[in-house]
Amino acid sequence: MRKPLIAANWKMYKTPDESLAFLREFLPLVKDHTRDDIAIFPTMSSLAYVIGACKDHHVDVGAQTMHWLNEGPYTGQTSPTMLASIGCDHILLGHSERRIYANETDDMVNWKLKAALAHGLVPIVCVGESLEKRQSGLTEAVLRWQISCALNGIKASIPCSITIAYEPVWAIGTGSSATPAQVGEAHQIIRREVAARLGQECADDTRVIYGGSVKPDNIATFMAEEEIDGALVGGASLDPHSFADIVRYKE
Ligand code: G2H
Repeated sequence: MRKPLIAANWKMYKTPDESLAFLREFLPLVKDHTRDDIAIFPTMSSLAYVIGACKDHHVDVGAQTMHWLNEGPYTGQTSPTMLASIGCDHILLGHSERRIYANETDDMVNWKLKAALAHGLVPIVCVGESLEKRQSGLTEAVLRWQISCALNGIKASIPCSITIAYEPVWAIGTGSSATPAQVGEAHQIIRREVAARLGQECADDTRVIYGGSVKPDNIATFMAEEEIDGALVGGASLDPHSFADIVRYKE
């Protein structure tokens, strides 16, 4: 049985003060909510503050990116060891905004995934096709390629700590989400590819979540799909009440 994960990706929003102000409102709203896992991915400058504020609450905290090496002359980078040392427990990998604006390649996602697992960070690997690829009928090929590259050389383990986030590029921050049926179909493709790489038992244990214009008024329709194990929320996670409404969509 896969426990759903509802995660907030704050991208390049919120100073430390703004992050803490969010948490002062948000944490009381979800204090009794244990049905789903909750995680927040703040900016690097807010990370240690958010980890401190969430310490005694059932809210996990992750970074939006990292390097794959432990240390070295790489200006501007943060290593997995450094993240783990401040109590960071999750890591977002391969978000399309990193692939597009920071030239993150499939190989880099694979190296980072191996580093995350080696350092006990829970990875969320983002995959998803562009509008052009979808319109060319290449959605399945793109998803299978991205998953197979990310999992190259990874050994299966149970429980499987890897979460995959399906984020079709055309639905990110556009306000127009994919339909639950489109997402369900993509998640089946992803799970089949995970099974081909890591075996069926590991695939059945792998959470596949959806990201792309998730909001309080559409979360329930996504979560009604058997194949959807949670959501990665961008814009609608920036307001504490909006994100709490998404977390508590069933109440
Ligand atoms: C997709 C998502 C969060 P948004 O990037 O990762 O953002 O909900 O704003 O589309």
